[in-house]
Amino acid sequence: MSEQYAALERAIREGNVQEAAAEAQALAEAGTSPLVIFSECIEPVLADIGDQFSRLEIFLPEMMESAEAVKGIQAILQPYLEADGSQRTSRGKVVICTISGDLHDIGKNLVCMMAEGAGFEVHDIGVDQSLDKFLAAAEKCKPNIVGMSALLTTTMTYMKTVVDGFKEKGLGDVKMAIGGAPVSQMFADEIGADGYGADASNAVDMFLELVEKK
Ligand code: B1M
Repeated sequence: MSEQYAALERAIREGNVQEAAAEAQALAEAGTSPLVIFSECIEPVLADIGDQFSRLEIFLPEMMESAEAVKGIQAILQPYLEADGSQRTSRGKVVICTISGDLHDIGKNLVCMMAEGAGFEVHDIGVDQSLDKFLAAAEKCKPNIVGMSALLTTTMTYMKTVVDGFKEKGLGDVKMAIGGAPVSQMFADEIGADGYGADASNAVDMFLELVEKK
């Protein structure tokens, strides 16, 4: 990882919320795009933290502290992301959340920030959401797209429950989009989802394709 990210990486690993926010802000003010900060520093550091957790080199409290530092960074970087390429005309509506049983929301929040920046009206209904919550949100917001995020192999299977549930309710015209580390295009095809996004900018391209498809 490039030397310019050393202080940010250290702050994330130490779970130092204030220092992480200050370092991220300094990078953004120096002109580094928030997306580049995420892809070149934050995502690889989190992946490594996950690996350390798997190897029992660190434990849940440390992983939680690092996640808190990253959530602080997201709040700091959001305005820079909007300034990057904000579109004010609505491209369509997206209801999005992390799937039932799953509390991971850093990636989902990044997708929300990017989609808003690209002109989508985003209704983020949070984490750990079940089919009935999706259906209630869809009833209220009338979205073009329902977006689901999963980070656990044990929760990704619930995405099929949501896809099937929408079809059973006669809401098959709402496009179903999925993403998250354990899912893939193959899994999307298997469960009958309309789109898969590998990362946040890929997710926005996929949303644009889905609204154009109608
Ligand atoms: Co957890 N965790 N975690 N965790 N965690 C993982 C996912 C894990 C891979 C770590 C590991 O063991 N190596 C592992 C899952 C293993 C598996 O399922 N095979 C794991 C585990 C086991 C757990 C617990 C079960 C641990 C425990 O309690 N014993 C527990 C589960 C809690 C629950 O959800 N019920 C748990 C808890 C936590 C924390 C709370 C500590 C924290 C989450 C905090 C939060 O999100 N608010 C956490 C973290 C931080 C991680 C890692 C380290 C980082 C995840 C992350 O934020 N990545 C993770 C390790 C890893 O991913 N390698 C790990 C950065 C983020 C930007 O990437 O979310 O992939 P990602 O999002 C990307 C793309 O996937 C895509 O775009 C994003 C931007 O590029 N994307 C979409 C995401 N959603 C999309 C939706 C779309 C399109 C694209 O369309 C709708």
